[in-house]
Amino acid sequence: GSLEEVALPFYFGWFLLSSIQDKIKCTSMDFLKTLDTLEAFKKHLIDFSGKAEEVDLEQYFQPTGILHCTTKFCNYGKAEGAKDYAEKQAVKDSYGSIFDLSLSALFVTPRTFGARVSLTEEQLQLWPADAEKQAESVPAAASLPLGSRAHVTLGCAEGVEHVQTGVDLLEILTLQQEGQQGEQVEEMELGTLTYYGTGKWLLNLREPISAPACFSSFYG
Ligand code: 2AM
Repeated sequence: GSLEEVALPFYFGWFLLSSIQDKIKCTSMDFLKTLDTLEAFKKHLIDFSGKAEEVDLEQYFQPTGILHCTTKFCNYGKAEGAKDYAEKQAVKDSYGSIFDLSLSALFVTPRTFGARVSLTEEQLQLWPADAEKQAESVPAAASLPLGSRAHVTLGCAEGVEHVQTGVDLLEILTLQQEGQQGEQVEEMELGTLTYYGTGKWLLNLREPISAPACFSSFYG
């Protein structure tokens, strides 16, 4: 009935605790600042602005609200599978619990800026089985391991919707799976920076960032 539908949230996810939010915002801004100055990045600037002109990446990406890793986008019940997800035993059991998320990489594209989240077996219990398949613009993503799409959106270019961040991550992981090594351009303090073409940059973190996060939902 309509009452049940109203009771479903906009989305479920892990919400990073405030102490770690500040740390991640600092680390990610430092990364953008450094990326901006690299010759390798400047060489591919055209991917970002359509011109070979400088971009200020810190301005280019609009900040997001509270940092989180979406598990299930429910759209108040209108999204496919929303009700089934909300009724899963694992979801009910874990609601309100704190988890330790592992942020294993940062990625930048002309559309989005995000952090890859590497989920544990336990965390995968809360991951929808069809999350990767639902990215229709990346059909090959259906054969990626469960949880490949897990990420925290750190920023989006003007006019780009947040949902794009996970799609961009899936595009990069699909290229990797197809055997594209990418171009290892730089050893940075944070880790190895690789370029995958058409404006896709991935920084594999030498030391994953451990981020405590509360599994909950957002109503808006
Ligand atoms: P995000 O997880 O990449 O940040 C509300 O819009 C939240 O739900 C955002 O965090 C957003 O993207 C995510 N979201 C929006 N539409 C979605 C969709 N169709 N599939 C998965 N996540 C979605």
